[in-house]
Amino acid sequence: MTAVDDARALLATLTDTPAAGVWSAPGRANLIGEHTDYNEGFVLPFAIAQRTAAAVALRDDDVIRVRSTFSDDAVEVALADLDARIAASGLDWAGYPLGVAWALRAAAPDATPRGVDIALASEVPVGAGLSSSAAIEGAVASAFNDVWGAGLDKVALARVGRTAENDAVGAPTGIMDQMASMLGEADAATFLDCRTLETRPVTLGFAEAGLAILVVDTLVEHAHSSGGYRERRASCEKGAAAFGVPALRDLTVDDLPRAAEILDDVTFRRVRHIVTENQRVLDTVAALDADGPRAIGDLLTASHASMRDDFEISVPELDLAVETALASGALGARMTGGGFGGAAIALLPTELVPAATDAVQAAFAASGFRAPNVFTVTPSEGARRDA
Ligand code: GAF
Repeated sequence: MTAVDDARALLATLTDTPAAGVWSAPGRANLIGEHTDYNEGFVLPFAIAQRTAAAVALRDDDVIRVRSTFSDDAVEVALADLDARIAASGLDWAGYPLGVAWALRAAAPDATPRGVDIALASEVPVGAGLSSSAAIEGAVASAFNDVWGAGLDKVALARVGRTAENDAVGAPTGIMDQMASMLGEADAATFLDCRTLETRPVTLGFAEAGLAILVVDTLVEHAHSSGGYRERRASCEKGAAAFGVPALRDLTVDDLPRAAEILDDVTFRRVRHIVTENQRVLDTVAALDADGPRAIGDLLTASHASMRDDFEISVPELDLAVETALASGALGARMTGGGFGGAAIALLPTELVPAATDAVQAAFAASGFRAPNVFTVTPSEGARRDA
């Protein structure tokens, strides 16, 4: 059963009305470019094959009712009460779909909001740093866009998803995940300039080169609405303010000696991560274009070292996953996503996947860590209507 089948089956338990349609959107893995999005810099994520699906049936009243395979109860809100319910917060998982409805209504004044039943099912592991939240947002935004006749394009729908995440759920994230989930293409990463929102698909060619991306989901939970993520963002804003620039995107590696003079040590290291990471994204795109995926391993590993030592968002489980993958023959490896838990990715020859998987499991067991989920991911298509 796919997420689309599961969403349809769940909808049938909610209502006898046939589905008006089913929409889905994928999770993502970020190949490189971490915490650069809210600094208006560069990122290079790709959509994965695991998707979240939203099956939708029209109602005769103005109620939005959402139900998901990852919760026991349906949540209902009348359109007339939507603003107040979002402002009151506390909607838990339902904050994502209802936040999208709320944000889309504001972004598309010509749309015709109406009541719907929505059933959500997801194949994207929650809390793994693979953006299960952007997958929900992308599926639901695509559904409302069609059902309400909003006529927004994919970039506008990504913005709607981010607004839901920032202002309804309360997580101060950038726009990388929503853009990756909306715009992904098979066998390509989305090179995104987070200042202009210009994108270009960059061919990855992993399969052709005999390579695979292995994900190690450490099962260490992270939440971007709390603590560390917010603090890192504040440090970046402090660094940009010290230079009198709108965002760290406006600094290059040539500015780092001056940064070392004017910033305190912690802020300097946060800034150094962002500035060097932006450069690594540009270098990765150039390497992929010129020489293919075998040329990017060292950049991935350098990105991890920068996150571990300068940005300080790794955890021992992620470091162990990276070290073990490298020792098992990976060309490069790094944590992916916001950090403080979640997943690491490793780029390695496909024939080494079984041995690397065993080595990671053995290393986690030897360190007394919880057994991770280890699996491969495939660069895949973004949000779409399935039925
Ligand atoms: C999370 C956020 F949602 C993204 O916007 C991005 O900042 C990422 O962490 C770090 O690169 O996934």
